[in-house]
Amino acid sequence: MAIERTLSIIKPDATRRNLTGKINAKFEEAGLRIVAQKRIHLSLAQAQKFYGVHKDRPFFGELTEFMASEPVVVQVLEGEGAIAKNREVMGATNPANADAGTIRKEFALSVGENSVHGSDAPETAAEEIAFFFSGLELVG
Ligand code: YYY
Ligand code: MG
Repeated sequence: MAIERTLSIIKPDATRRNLTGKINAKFEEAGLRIVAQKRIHLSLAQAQKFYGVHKDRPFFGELTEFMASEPVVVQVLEGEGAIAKNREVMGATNPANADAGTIRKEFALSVGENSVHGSDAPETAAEEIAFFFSGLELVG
């Protein structure tokens, strides 16, 4: 399996509860390296652009308002099969369905306030990394 990079976001419910370090420890324990990271406060327009793929879904308004409500930590994770590995470490979208030991099982509050975002495929990972980071900010 190749070395990949994936885009991760620590969402407002987690930054608000001071969980950035605990979540980063989960990534590092799984062998994912944090090769770029910054704390930002998304505007509503930026959140709507980022989650554009979901614009026709009933939860779009709630999701984008939540993502713009408080700061987030955006980061690039690198490692063997990083895209799928990060999805494993995150756990299922709905924390009620997430496996024990996953970030969402341990920390998520609800399906909406589920603590982390992770890219789902190589194409979306490349697009999402480029949405937040310039090449100069990516330090292997
Ligand atoms: O990739 P992932 O975050 O696991 O789920 P998506 O299906 O891409 O949905 C993105 C985001 O939308 C999810 O993390 C929470 C929110 N959401 C929701 O509030 N209610 C749903 N029924 C489905 C998704
Ligand atoms: Mg998704």
